[in-house]
Amino acid sequence: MPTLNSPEVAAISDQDATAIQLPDFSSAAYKDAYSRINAIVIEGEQEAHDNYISLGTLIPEQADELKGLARMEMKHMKGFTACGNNLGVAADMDFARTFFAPLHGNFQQALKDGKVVTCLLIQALLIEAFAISAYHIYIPVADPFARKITEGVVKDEYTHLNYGQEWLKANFETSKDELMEANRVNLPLIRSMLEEVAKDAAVLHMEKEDLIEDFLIAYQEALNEIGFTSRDIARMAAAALAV
Ligand code: PL3
Ligand code: FE2
Ligand code: FE2
Repeated sequence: MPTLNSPEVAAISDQDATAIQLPDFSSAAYKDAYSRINAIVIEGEQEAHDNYISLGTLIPEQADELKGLARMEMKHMKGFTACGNNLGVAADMDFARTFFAPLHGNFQQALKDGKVVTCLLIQALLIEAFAISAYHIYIPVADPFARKITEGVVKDEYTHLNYGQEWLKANFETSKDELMEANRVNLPLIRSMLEEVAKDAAVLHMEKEDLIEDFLIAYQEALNEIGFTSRDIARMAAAALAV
């Protein structure tokens, strides 16, 4: 058993100390990583705006509510643009568009096919849970300007996740199979996006394991609320791991 003076205990507290240490926001390494992360977030917010407007064409009776969600995404995009400007970083938008391309393509195809369930799973569940986890993990290690903005944003993202959750819950029986299939196809994409962003996120003192954990909590809770059993959810996770 480790005692207070044993090396195991020392190692654990050293690790905790580094985890909460703030990065050097003015270093070249930080700015380089931020140019991609900031672009991903700006592009993600822009695409989220467009996706909610598109969803309004599939759910015309809720187009006004969806327009309201889209307006929030526009505000988020402007907020994160200001965060990059504040640090003197130019966002690498080409990188970000490539980063989102596979998920973007799947949303556009589903939209063309009128598959509202798939569109909701991609935008309101997967992307919002991804954003919630990223913003949660970012807040404690952000510069003071970005922290304030991100704290305001993360509350809205729960509203967005909740919108998708409630619609899917109300239509659970007719949506179940399409949700399973959309999860099987798109959850692996989120997983590769997390892998792809991990190195840059680490420079911002955000750990991949924390991002994954927070994402899974938000996503599983949503699936549970919608009506999936624990066994369904385990199957859905396994389907993504098998790819
Ligand atoms: C929907 O409202 C927004 C979609 C944005 C997706 C964000 C994904 C972010 C992944 C990288 C983590 C960095 C967080 C830092 C914030 C400046
Ligand atoms: Fe947003
Ligand atoms: Fe959102």
